[in-house]
Amino acid sequence: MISKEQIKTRYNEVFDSMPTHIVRSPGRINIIGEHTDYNEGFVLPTAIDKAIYVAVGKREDDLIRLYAEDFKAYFEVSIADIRPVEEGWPNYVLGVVGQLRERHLTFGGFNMYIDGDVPLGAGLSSSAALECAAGFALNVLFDLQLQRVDIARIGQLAEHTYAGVKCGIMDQFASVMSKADHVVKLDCRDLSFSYTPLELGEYAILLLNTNVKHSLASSAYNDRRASCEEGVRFVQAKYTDVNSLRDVSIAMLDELVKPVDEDVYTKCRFVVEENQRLNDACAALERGDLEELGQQLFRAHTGLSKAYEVSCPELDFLVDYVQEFPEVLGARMMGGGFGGCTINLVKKSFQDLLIDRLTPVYKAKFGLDLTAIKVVPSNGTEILL
Ligand code: GAF
Repeated sequence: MISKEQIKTRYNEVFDSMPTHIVRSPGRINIIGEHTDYNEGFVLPTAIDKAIYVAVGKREDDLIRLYAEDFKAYFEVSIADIRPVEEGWPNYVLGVVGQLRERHLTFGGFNMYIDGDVPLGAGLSSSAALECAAGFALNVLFDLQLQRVDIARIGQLAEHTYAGVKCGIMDQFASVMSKADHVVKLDCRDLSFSYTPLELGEYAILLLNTNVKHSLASSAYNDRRASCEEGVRFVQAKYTDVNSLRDVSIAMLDELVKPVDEDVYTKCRFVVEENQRLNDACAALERGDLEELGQQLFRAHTGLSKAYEVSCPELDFLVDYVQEFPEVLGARMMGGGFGGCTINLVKKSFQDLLIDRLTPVYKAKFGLDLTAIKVVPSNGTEILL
């Protein structure tokens, strides 16, 4: 947790004035349902107790002045000149500003101070958290009358247009809509959702961060999305009322995609199966069958690694390693893939022992530090000031 006072003090040091609003928007985990969101399927995320904080204040001119504490870096541009930039991090704010302009909303220059404790590049959606924090802060600063879901959409489109990743809505939705101690089952087709208590008894969610982010992540993500869309087009040739993989069965894929493109078939089949796994996992969670929930996580990892091919040696190693322990009910890679964290369902009393055993083994194999992150399902975006 970063305190409001600390943020006010730093804002004052950086901009020589006081902020009028401070917003906290969290990172997320996802229990199961990966690469389903952009296929109009289901996801099961929740926010975590680690967040991005932004503090804002109006300016008299039309400048956007940003300061990122993590990089100790300033960025400045006039609103009329915004475009995607090389620096990377400003894009998540500029993309949001671009979306506000697209919607013909009225706003002026502002200062924005950015800090946070979401580990960067760990697949915990620090970028979505920043987009949502920025969206919320500008909403209150300029009284834009946007709803939570509008802000999530704006964040998603900011990612498409300024970061070049054609992501789904899961990360932004989880950041703004989550509820403490619950997971959100979100239908990404119509954004209807329900909360389910995350009651894990003597088990806990433990994240293991590979501390790698392989560089092909964004382009491979967009490639996977393109494969899914191609599969849908093959199916639509016969089944014209199909809109997305959500409407597609394995039998349709067998009939219309397998004979044409084996790779597209494998990718599409994974998505159809992952939606089914999510429904089975939800049912298991609702009846308190944690062993079955854990098994679904292991199956999801096999699909993500072997069929969808979005894992990497570090993630595969971590999942293989924990599989040997009866105290670990399930594990899988989480998020877009090619690095980041695994999510593990582990007996609370075994967590520290597991971390102690695994850390040196991981270091010896990959020369990398393993970071364990214990997370608590938390509320979505909050306005702190
Ligand atoms: C990334 C994306 F941003 C999400 O929209 C989602 O597709 C996820 O990868 C995979 O499930 O986090």
